[in-house]
Amino acid sequence: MITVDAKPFAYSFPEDKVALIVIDMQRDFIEPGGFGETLGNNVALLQAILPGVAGLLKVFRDNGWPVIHTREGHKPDLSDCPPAKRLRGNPSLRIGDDGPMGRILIHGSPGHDIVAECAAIEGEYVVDKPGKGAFYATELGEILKKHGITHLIFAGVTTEVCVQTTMREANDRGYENLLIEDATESYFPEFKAAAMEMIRAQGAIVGWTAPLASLEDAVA
Ligand code: C5J
Repeated sequence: MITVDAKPFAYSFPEDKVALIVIDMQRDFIEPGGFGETLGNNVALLQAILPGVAGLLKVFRDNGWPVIHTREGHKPDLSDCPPAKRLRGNPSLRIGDDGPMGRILIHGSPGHDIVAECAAIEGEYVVDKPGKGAFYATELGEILKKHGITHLIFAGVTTEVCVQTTMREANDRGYENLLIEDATESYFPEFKAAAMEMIRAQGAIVGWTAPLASLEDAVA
């Protein structure tokens, strides 16, 4: 077992049963002109975690541990996008509309791609998801079962939406979850702080959090 100095207490994982899940590090959330910005958010806030996510990917790649990237998005005909999702709010561009990085959150559009700094390499999984949680309507559960995974380490955006939703889905399925604090971000810093408190409250009711340095120290 590898033991990481984490909150609310130490997090231990067996190195043959751990996987990394990197949530939605897509141009549509992180670069100007995408879904995040059309909703009125300052996407520059999310760019601060690019070194953290890259460092976390390096830990997993150096150790040969499984890596799964997710992408939020929809089919070109929007048949997997509930009207409630497309019509919610008052964005300047809606899901499926043409933007500077192609159609917003649509499979195959440049904006749907993962940013270059975090792009998947050969042998890594990329799971496309229509919802906020990565288990809903995807093959994620089967991938984890195939690899005998029991412990999940999380990164990505945004902390309180797709990351927290996926951690809660994973928690209900019996996985032991660790969120890397400097490899996740929100458009709302106070929501990130609150989400991390919620995750580790009541004796890690959803999971643990730790900085990347603690994981790096533990595996060194
Ligand atoms: C959002 C996500 N925030 N990846 N998606 O709509 O968190």
